[in-house]
Amino acid sequence: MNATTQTPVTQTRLRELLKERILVIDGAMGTMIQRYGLEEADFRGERFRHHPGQLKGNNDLLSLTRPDIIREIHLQYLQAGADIIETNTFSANAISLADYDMVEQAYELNLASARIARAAADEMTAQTPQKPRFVAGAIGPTTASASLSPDVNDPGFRAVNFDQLVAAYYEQIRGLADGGVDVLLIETVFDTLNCKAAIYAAEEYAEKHGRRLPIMISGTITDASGRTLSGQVVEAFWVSVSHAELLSIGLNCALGAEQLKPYVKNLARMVPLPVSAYPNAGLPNEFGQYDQTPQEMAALIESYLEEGLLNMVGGCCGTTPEHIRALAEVTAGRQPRGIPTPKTLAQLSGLEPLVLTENTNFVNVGERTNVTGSRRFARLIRENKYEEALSVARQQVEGGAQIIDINMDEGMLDSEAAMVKFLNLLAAEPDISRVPVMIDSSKWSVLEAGLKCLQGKGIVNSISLKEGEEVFKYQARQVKKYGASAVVMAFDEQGQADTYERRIQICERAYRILVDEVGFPPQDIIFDPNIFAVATGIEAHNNYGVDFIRATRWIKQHLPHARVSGGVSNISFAFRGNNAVREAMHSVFLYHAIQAGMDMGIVNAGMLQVYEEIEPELRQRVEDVILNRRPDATERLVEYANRVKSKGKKRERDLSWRNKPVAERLSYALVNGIVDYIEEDTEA
Ligand code: THG
Repeated sequence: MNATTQTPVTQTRLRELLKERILVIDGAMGTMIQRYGLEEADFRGERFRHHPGQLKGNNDLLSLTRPDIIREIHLQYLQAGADIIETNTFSANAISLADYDMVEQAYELNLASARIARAAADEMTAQTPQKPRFVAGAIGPTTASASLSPDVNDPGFRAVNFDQLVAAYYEQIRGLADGGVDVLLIETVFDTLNCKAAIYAAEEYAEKHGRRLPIMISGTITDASGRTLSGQVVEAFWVSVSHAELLSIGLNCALGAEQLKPYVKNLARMVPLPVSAYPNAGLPNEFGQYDQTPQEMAALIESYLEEGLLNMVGGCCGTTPEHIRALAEVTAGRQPRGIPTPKTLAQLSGLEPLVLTENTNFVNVGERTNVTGSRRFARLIRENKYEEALSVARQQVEGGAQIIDINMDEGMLDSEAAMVKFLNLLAAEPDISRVPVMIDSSKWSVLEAGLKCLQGKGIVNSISLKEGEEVFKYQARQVKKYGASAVVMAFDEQGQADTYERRIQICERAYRILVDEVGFPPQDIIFDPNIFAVATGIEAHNNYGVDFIRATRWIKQHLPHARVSGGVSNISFAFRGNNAVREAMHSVFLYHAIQAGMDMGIVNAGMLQVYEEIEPELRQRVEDVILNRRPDATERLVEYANRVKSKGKKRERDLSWRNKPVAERLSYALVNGIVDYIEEDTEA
């Protein structure tokens, strides 16, 4: 039978079955292989007799050297009642196989494993056509992490990058697809960036071959922190992979059914997809063995089912066909979890989720980590003082930024390298990387380099019709493949929109292209209808604020689910050096723009004033400018500005800890990760 013609039928069947009942996934391959007590020679077979190094433990190799054993294990799981079996390919990727000097065999191993599983599943289906069996191509996390440094002394170092992962996963997926798997199962995800690379590779495969395999994803929570190894909570993990068209999402490994349950519950609550769980047979004992019995495990799973948490269930480390049989029995006749209807929410993530609902307050995007927007940050990056540059990001988050904008566009910099380095260092700072990242650049190459470093769902700032529709569509497709939202500037082939009409005309055109032609999710579109400086002395600029606000209102009324953002500090460029006036302008502008529907803005999070608390005369003069209420508005604000110039106040961070004794200062700096005074204090 030809895999190409067969696949779509089984896929449809699989989706139908998921509505009818809880599907059973098989158990551990490793536990079963161990039972055979194989020796080095068994792993090698004739073909790899002279292969360098040790091969014992390379379980995936057995698909070539002992296919009889792999087939037997599959059949045992199928006979125990598994609906879905996993191919013996957990480590069959170029990165993991490098340990065995077997990179060359990656495709072949996947092909062989998929064929063995396919044949076993088809054999069982032929016997019991009323219970069709499916094959999931197992795609493990690899032995390297794209978000974590293996070197504690070099947190920005990475043993593998996104492109290498994509290449390795692509080869694996090609082998699995050619071998006839029904779905891809990206499993035991401990680093979401690795997982995003696998999703990207699957998408590339689908584009190139015109054949899309459904994707199941299963993450791993490593301990009671409830986080993945790379630091994400379950909800952030889901948001980060939600751009993929998934068949299911769930959790496996690391924990037993008892410990895993609260996290499965979190997923089940928010995910509009089938949910799976295949835990270990409890926690390992002191010898690293699993001794939870099939009955014990089944009883725990039964409590999941009573709460309606699952659509698929199976076993991971330590589970055997007896466990799977017990799970099949306990799920029989049970109702599968009802799938929540999908909501069109704008969702972002760092280590934690940021979900924007209709009721979410205005979102602050920290502007200071921008080499063109902050002299200090620019100097730190130029002088290679990344530690201190990170503290700028930390200050933003401490000051209330819910997203941080990062911009490395400066002529003297290798912007791509600076972006990558900064993002990789940022990933090692959980108090900063808990928030989503907005990658800000006018160069696509920098945006793309940044996207390859984000395990969360970030924002690309920005894309536009500036270079025409083809470039725009290409970039939007890429953004979608990397799993990000996009700021779309009101900019087209003719230039930046500077009137109300041009603003809304460009945004509407961009929206239609994105939604109708690219299939870009409308909730992932963030329009920026251009905030320009007002009160510049040039009359043509006087209505810029009003036009932005009107355009915002129009966009929110006419372009469903799209959001509006802008660079707020731009509005006050004419008053550089006068922070009192600038602050008031930002607050007044936001006061009106937010009422018109502005959802988020790039701001100096520590430099925003409460509208009601602005000195009344200043507020009135600023309002005259922002709303273009009188012809002499600029003059009057300039006059006021000159009067208050010297009194300009700037809100600082709380520095009271600097008055404490040196030992306490050092410990405060250590605990809070503030590097600015380290030298001074250590010397003292
Ligand atoms: N839209 C989008 N992205 C943007 C902008 C926008 N990114 C960049 C910019 N505009 C928003 N960010 C800033 C950052 C800083 C300032 C203004 C906008 C700023 N900086 C001080 C100045 O220039 O006077 C510098 C202060 C210092 O050196 O410390 O005002 O519109 N999508």
